[in-house]
Order: sequence, then structure tokens, then C-alpha cells
Amino acid sequence: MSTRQYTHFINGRFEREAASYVDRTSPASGELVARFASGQVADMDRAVAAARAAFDHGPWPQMSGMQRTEILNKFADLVEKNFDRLVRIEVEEVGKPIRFAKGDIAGCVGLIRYAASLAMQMSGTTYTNLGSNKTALLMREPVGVVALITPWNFPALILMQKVPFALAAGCAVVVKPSEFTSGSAFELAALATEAGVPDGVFNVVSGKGSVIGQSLTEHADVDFISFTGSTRIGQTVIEASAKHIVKTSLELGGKSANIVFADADLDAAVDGALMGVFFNNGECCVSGSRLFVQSSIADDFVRRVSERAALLKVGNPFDDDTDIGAMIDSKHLSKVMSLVDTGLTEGAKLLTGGNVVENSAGNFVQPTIFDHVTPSMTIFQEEIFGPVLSVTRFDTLDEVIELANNSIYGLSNYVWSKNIDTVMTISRRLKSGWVQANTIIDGAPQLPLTGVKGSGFGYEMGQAGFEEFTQIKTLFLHTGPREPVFAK
Ligand code: TXE
Repeated sequence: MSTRQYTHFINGRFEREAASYVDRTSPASGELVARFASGQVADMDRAVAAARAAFDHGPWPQMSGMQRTEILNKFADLVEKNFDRLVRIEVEEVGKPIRFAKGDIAGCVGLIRYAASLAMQMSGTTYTNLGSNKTALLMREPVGVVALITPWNFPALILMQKVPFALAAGCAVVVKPSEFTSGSAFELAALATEAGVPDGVFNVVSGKGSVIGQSLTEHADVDFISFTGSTRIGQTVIEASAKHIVKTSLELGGKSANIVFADADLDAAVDGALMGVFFNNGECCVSGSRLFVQSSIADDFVRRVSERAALLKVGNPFDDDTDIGAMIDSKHLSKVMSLVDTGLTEGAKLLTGGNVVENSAGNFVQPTIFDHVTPSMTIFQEEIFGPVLSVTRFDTLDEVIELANNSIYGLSNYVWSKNIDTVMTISRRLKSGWVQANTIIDGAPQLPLTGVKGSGFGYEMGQAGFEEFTQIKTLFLHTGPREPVFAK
């Protein structure tokens, strides 16, 4: 594939040219793979104006749910047709192993088809119990123009956790993808338009977050901001939204606990421990990056995990058998390595890894495991966003619940046990939006993802995720003669 060059996608078409471009080199090979228009505030203004006009005067919000369902299903068909191209773009720009990129694009298709089905189910409630001459209709309406800001770790998948749900509700969207990985957002916007999504409903502007991301979140014509990214930028999004009192939804990462009890299926749990931290290079908001192992099995279990980790294949993400690809860029690689150094300085015991992969053109880190990590250590608390696992041992249920909840984050947690009492008790007491038992980083389009504490708020996916893109207007209807309140 030759270098792809993208101009902004506004009002149903790619613009003829851009004033300047940002180069994207592959984090695995250093080769130039794409060039994205480097947007300015005026570009963002044009995109928001297009979305505003499409929402206020265009056909999309007025169409029947059935029509929107049909168009979204055609969009899913086109994503399937372009599967290989989209997979390649994700591998080139993110540096993730191809088998995981394939899973991402298959996941996109499932999300679009599920959201398509919801377009036909948009409904409100009627109250007929308010008195004989009073009726109330709770009418569900699209929220309006939606700003979507997305990160680089799952460029297509996270975008499809948002866009089709917004479109199913009848909204118009302006997308600001990560400046590292904007390719799939442009491709998906073009495919949605080819499927029949009207001009102006799905716009994409690429460039720096500090410039166009900021201007998008401060824009007076935006009705809802849905952001996925770092906690720090999430805070600036809240501040920007305060200017115009705009609704926000924030998904801000995590430091999830992966808890293994002695009575678990230990073979499955070993694989779960590896999946938890090495899936997607560890660049995953729901990584099970803190492993808690019950003391009675800990020595043997941790040895098995660390032996298996040392055998994982790190390298060319296009190889089918690669397990761990490249970190997104050299700056992020340095951040990961500096946290590894901090782990050593603070006294955690390094079991395997701990270095970059030498003699490579890419940003590769060895799968790394630290044992005897305590809550006061930085690597216990900070989201590393790389292939680095911290292990902590525990004895009792109460102890591990306290350890797991010792985090500013609350996105997801995982538990491995064959005892249903243990699973239920711990699931109820863990402070996170999501708990998974005897599986890890699993999911389905029907199941909402949400965070608590520093992981943010608002829902993505599922019925709840769809409803985020809607609002209720209440019509209180009085029929027949009405008793005067103020007598003449
Ligand atoms: O995120 P940023 P980065 C965490 C993870 C990672 C760290 C930094 O720990 O190491 O965040 O990643 C746009 N107004 N997560 O630097 O900067 C930006 O252009 C509006 C967890 O990539 O938050 C990009 O499109 N937007 C996370 C998006 O925000 C702005 C996934 C995210 O970038 C902006 C990614 C601004 N002022 C990183 N500044 C998760 N929840 O999964 C930047 N952006």
C-alpha cells in the first residue's frame, strides 16, 4: 500500500487540499505510512457548521428508524467489504498485531449492525395515570450535533463504539481522531457516506488535539461531547464544556485488577493474566494490569505466567503469530520505560523483561512482569499503557477487595474463581463500571461500558450507550376543560 494522504472529510466529501499535513510513520518500521491534514480552527468551524446544517435542516434526523437501520446495515456491509484494507491501516498506523486488528474490524461490523437495530427501537414512555384529562408523552429525540474525540489505541473500534449509536439516534457527528491514527476514521466516514448517510452527518477533521480538539470542545454549536483519552485531557474537556453548558461523556482509562483465587481454573487464569496485560501491546484502557494472586498458589502461578510471557513473540505486527507489536511512538516508549525504571527503583522484583527490544527500527518493549508490588509504588497506581504487569499477593477476599479498590480509576476488574459466592460477593464490592468473571477483556455490542471515579462517566454501547445520544422531551398534555387557578 502506498502512503495514504487524507484531507478533511466535511459535508460528504474529502476537501480538495489542506494547508499542511502531519506525517505518520509506522511505529514498527519507521516508514512513512500516511499523511493527515493538519487542521486549524477554521477547518473545525466548517465541519461543525456542516453538521449543524445537516442536523437542523437535513433529512437524517427526520428519517424513519427503518430508513436509518437500512443505511447503517449497508455501512456495515461496506466495512466488511473493505475488511483487509481497514485491518492494514490499523496495523500500519497503530503497530498492533494483525490478529488483534482483525478482531477490531470484525468488532466494528458487529457494533454497526447492533446500533442499526436500535434505530428502529427509539421510543419514549406515555403516562396515562395523571388524571382523566391529562397525558404525558416522554418523547425521545436525538441530542443534536455530537463532538467525538478518540485516542490512538483502537482507532476504528472506539470510533464505532460511538458513531453508529449517534447515527442510529439521528445525530450528526464531527470526529477528531488521534493525530497518530486518523486513517480509519476517514475511511469509515467515506464508507458511511457511500452507504447513504447524508452529507454533513459524518465529518472528520484531523490535526492536533490542543488546536482543533480544544476548539471542538469549546464550540457553541456542539450539543454533546463524547471523549475517550487521558484523564488530564478529560479534565480540560469538562472545563471547555462548562463554557456553553454542554453534556459530556468521558472514558478515561484505568488500572484494572485481575484477581485469581486458588480455586480458579488455573490454566484459563494463566492465559487470562497474559491476555489482561499483553493484549493490544498493553495499550488498552481495560487492561488487567494489576494481577492479584492468592498466596497459596502464588509462587507456582506467577512462575507459569512469567515463563509464558518470556516466550511471547514481540515484533513485526504483520506476522500472524506476533503477540506484541510496537508502542505508539517514541515518546510513549520513553514513558513506559521510565515507569519500568521507577518500578525497579521503588523495590518491585523484576521477573522478566524490563528492556526495549534492541536492534529494531520500531518501538518495541519486552513483556515485563514485576512481583511483590505494593500499593505505595508508582507502578501499582499509574496507568502504564504498555506490556508491563504488576503482581501483588493476597490472602483473603476482604484484603483483595481493598487492594483492588485502591486506585483513582474504576473502569473494569476481573475475577477468576469457580465459587459463585466469591464471584458474586466480589463483583458487588468492586468499584468499577465493569466486572468480568472467568474471562477477560471480553464484550459484546449489547453490553454497556462505563467508568466510575477517575475513569470517567457516561455509557458506550448497549441500550444505555445509545440513549446517551438522545434526550427526553416531556410533553404534558391537558385535554378538555381546565379548572382556573386564578379566579377573575
Ligand atoms: O491521550 P490524549 P494520549 C491514556 C494512556 C496514555 C495517555 C496519553 O495512559 O498513555 O492517556 O495518551 C485529543 N482538547 N489513554 O496522549 O492526549 C487527542 O488529539 C480536546 C487512555 O494519546 O488524552 C486525541 O485525539 N482534545 C485512553 C485524544 O484527545 C484533545 C486511550 C486523546 O489524547 C486535547 C488513550 C484538547 N486540549 C490514552 N488534547 C483510554 N481511555 O483508553 C488532546 N486531545
